[in-house]
Amino acid sequence: MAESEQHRTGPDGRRGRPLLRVAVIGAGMAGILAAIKLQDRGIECDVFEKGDSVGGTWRENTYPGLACDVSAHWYTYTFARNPEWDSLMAEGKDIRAYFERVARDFGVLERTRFNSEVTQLRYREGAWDLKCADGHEGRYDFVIAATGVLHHVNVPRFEGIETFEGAVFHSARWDHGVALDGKRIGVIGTGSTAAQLASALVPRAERFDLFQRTAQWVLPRDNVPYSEEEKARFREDPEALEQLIAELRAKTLEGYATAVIDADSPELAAIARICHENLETVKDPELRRKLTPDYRVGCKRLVISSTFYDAIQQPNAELVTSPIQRIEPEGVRTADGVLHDLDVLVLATGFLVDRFIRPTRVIGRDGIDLDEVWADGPLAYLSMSVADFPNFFLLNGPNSPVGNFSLVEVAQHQIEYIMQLVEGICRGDYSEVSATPGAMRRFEAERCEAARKTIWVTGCDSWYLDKNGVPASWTFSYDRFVDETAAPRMEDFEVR
Ligand code: N01
Repeated sequence: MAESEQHRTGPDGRRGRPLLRVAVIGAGMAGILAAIKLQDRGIECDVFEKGDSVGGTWRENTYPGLACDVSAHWYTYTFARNPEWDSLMAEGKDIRAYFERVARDFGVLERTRFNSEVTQLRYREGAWDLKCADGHEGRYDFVIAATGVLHHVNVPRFEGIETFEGAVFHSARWDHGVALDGKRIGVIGTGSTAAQLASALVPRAERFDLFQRTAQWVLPRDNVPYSEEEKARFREDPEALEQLIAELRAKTLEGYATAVIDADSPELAAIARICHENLETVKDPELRRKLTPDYRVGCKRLVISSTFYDAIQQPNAELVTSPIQRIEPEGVRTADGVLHDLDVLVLATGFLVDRFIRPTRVIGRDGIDLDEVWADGPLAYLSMSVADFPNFFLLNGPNSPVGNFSLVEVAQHQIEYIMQLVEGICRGDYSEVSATPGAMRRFEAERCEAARKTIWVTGCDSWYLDKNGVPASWTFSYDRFVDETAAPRMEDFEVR
């Protein structure tokens, strides 16, 4: 029998619809996860990846000093623990190798079409027509968008940037052909990326200039190495590893996750104290003044680093706070008239975080364009489902939890939730499922109401805020996220 004619039979003996075919867009952390979970349930899937390898953000970011400031053991799939992490927080290259290994071991590579950028998805007569830039076309019952958040680079238009005679690139487009040792290196930005870059490059550069528009709060955290004995114990005793992960998780969730959603919480006050004390370790009062933010701890995503302040205090490092006026052939001219001569200029200027699956054109039921639905900002019920876009779900989508915790765990909760809706289709309970417009509106209204108590709205600008100044993030407790994603409330879904 041809695959397309095969039928599933539900547990109650009812005959379901033909075997599902699912398209997963993106082969980063979330796409690999989706493919594995679909395979586990015997569901066919094709993974579309516009790059030439898996790994998503860990493939694209290769800058010196790249690491994950979330504990490595927590930043792993529950079904593929990794006793071999060398330290509390892993380096980017090791994380990339981990995702590559999982994708290989779980057969995801065979299902992935590389160099295949999906340009259009159109819902027509109960299924999604998919088109790729390379001309490939397919038809799928279900689509999972796993396209990431920090993906589209933000390249500000600095006047004269095209005249710069040195090398210039965004931190997520690192040019490894450019020499760094003994060079005059400038970095624009002071986010998590710039802090990691400073720590890695100050020791290598002749001179290092950090162009700061806004100071950042820095939470120190030592990257404790794991000994060979500890690794052997984790290998031999998975329970011990799970115990460690539970502790790492609880520490972050009980502290940070509670802190950010309640600006008046004692948890936030405790974190703020540590950041203030950390700042006091900067010896030169003038430098300390320049490094002092004018907003509250936690308003922007915390920079987690035990090395940044040390790096920026080195004699060859300079914190430049005069605004950038323009870029000239020799370097960066600041408003105080100083020309900062440079060989290499790195734009650690962050990402356009409201894109999600776009620029892929997604046309839902009755010709509705996702771009129009999201004209005022991206929305999705529980961050996963959009009304009138049946059988289309997002992982780490709009307003999903983001911050200093494990997006791997977030995606795992979401995929288990989505799989329950997929199983409804497999059982033949329905053939189309998407959030109702009412559920989407209610969720968004509650989310915006909860946002008013968060630290993110206490007077700073950050990538957490949308163009209307509302945090584009999960503004409830993390416990609520876990509860809400445990099982779908079917009354919030329109099924046909
Ligand atoms: O980007 P950012 P990032 N002129 O948006 C400045 C994750 N991450 O790549 O604050 C001058 O935080 C901008 O200034 P301001 C993590 O989630 C994780 O560092 O807007 N400056 C800011 O200083 C993180 O939050 C890890 O005034 C300009 C900087 O550029 C997210 O990625 C490691 C400018 C951008 O900071 C993004 O971090 C690294 C302009 N025109 C990153 N435009 C982990 O370890 C922008 N800036 C997990």
